[in-house]
Amino acid sequence: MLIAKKPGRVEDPRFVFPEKQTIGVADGVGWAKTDVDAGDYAGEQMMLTEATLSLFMLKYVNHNGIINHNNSYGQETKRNLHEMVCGSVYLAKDNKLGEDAHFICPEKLTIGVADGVGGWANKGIDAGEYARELMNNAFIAVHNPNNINEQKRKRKAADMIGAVDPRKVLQEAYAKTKEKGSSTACILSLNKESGVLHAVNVGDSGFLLFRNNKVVYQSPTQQRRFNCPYQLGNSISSDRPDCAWEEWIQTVPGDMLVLGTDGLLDNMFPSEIEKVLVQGGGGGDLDLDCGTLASRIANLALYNSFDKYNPSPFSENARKAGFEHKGGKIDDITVIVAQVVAL
Ligand SMILES: [Mn+2]
Repeated sequence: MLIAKKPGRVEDPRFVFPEKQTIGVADGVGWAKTDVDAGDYAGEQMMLTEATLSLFMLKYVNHNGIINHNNSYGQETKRNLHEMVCGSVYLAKDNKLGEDAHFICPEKLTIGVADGVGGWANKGIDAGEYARELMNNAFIAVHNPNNINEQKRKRKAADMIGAVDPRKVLQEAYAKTKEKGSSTACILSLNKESGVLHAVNVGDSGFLLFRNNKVVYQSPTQQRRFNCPYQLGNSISSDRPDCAWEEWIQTVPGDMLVLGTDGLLDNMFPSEIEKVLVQGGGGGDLDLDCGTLASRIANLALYNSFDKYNPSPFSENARKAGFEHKGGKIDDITVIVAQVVAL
């Protein structure tokens, strides 16, 4: 039964939470190594899948402390596994697809956003195409076992566990994206063992980390000058993935990540997002909550973007750069809300 539901979970971020527990752990144990294609239902691979699921059951019991076991260092451990519960909203500024794109891969604890740079429209190029292809290729790259961090440094157990390396994902996605245009990109991946968040960012998309509804971290943006972000693309003047800013951040269960394009970040102060988080998603279902929160944050950002008078992060940054701008900035708005939970 669980196996039959697999494709829905892989491609549909709106999974049911108890099921996510299952795939999250099963994935960590065997998926990457066995290279099982989620879309492949050959009986042979079904057997592999069952094998990983049974491993999961054992690990699950272990991590809940019911059965004690020794790790590779001979010490008795009781560790929690981290998961990401996600919800997202995209509000395109026109009724078309817009120029933002994003993906959510809860199974690999990886999320990403991209923002196609609008200047290309003058040349008849839809920069949204580039952003969408980039995110589509990133989603595929997340499932490539070569992009799993295989750090075997014998420092701590967390290093031993393969987590998706967002820098490798970005590099592969970039190499495969052949559309004309350019785009910012921000990809986050959570290590399920250690709870360490690994982030890469090119340009002015970004994320904030909230703990107890207070912002504790905001990623920096990369701009050449005001309103001109670093951007990935295939033209000579475009940036390459090796320019990406990169960071590792320790999260704790309960932390909320809010990842978005500049349509979010230019229109919402962190304090405004805090207020939305304090109000909460209103439901008991974590998964549903993140979607509701993303929707509330995005809609407030949309409201602010139409505001012609009140200060916004965009108007403040404009002023700092010596430009006059009042109110918000009308733009495509992408918001992903992800909560770190421990199993
Ligand atoms: Mn934008």
